Amino acid sequence: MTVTITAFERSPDRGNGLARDMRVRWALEEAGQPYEVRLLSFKTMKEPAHLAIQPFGQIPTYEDGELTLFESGAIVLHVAERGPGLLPDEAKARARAIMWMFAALNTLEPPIFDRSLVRILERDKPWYEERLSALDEIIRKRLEGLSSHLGDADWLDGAFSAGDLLMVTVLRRLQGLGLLEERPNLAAYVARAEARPAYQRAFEAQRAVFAASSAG
Ligand code: GTB
Repeated sequence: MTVTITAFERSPDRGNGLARDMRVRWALEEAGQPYEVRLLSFKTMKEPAHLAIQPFGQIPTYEDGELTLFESGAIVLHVAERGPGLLPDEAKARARAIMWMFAALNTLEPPIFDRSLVRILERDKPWYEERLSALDEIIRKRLEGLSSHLGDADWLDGAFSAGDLLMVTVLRRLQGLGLLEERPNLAAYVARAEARPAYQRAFEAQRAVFAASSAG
């Protein structure tokens, strides 16, 4: 059965791999699972056909035969459970890898994503600078904890896992802002992950979509 995911027809990040289809593409590449992509405009995302599979009218989604999923974390977990390379076999190590998936999505991603939204939506508000500083402080604390845990290791818990995959997709949103660069071991961790062939294939695939949408 062919796996089909959804992604932006024209991503607002201009092919930078920051939209959440990137983590799903990357997981599928790591697992060696071929996939197809259905591209959606902002308009078609809110139409009944897509709302029937994603009640919030968002990307990404995942379809495989009779199974349809939304929520990028749930999709990555499903891919990781079905394919090789993203979750350890040993039960305790597997539980810890899943713990890091939740840490990425529940502890790191909220303030990092909020920061991006504030920069876009609240730039002209009187509270802008104060709100940005407050978020930066929270993010710095989270990065401090992550950096201490990682230390000199390559990955968060032994071998590369879906926990690293999600964590790196979240940390990438900070690249170039100074916050990640303040923690050299985290910047190196992201670079190490980005050097993985599966990451490169996923990145190029989503970049090609944006390039095609801009051509002509
Ligand atoms: N919790 C859901 C999940 O993890 O799957 C969140 C899904 C989500 O936020 N999807 C976004 C979406 O469909 C795209 S990824 N938005 C359209 C809408 O809500 O109408 C978020 C995103 C968008 C753009 C950038 N960017 O330009 O840098 C980065 C991330």
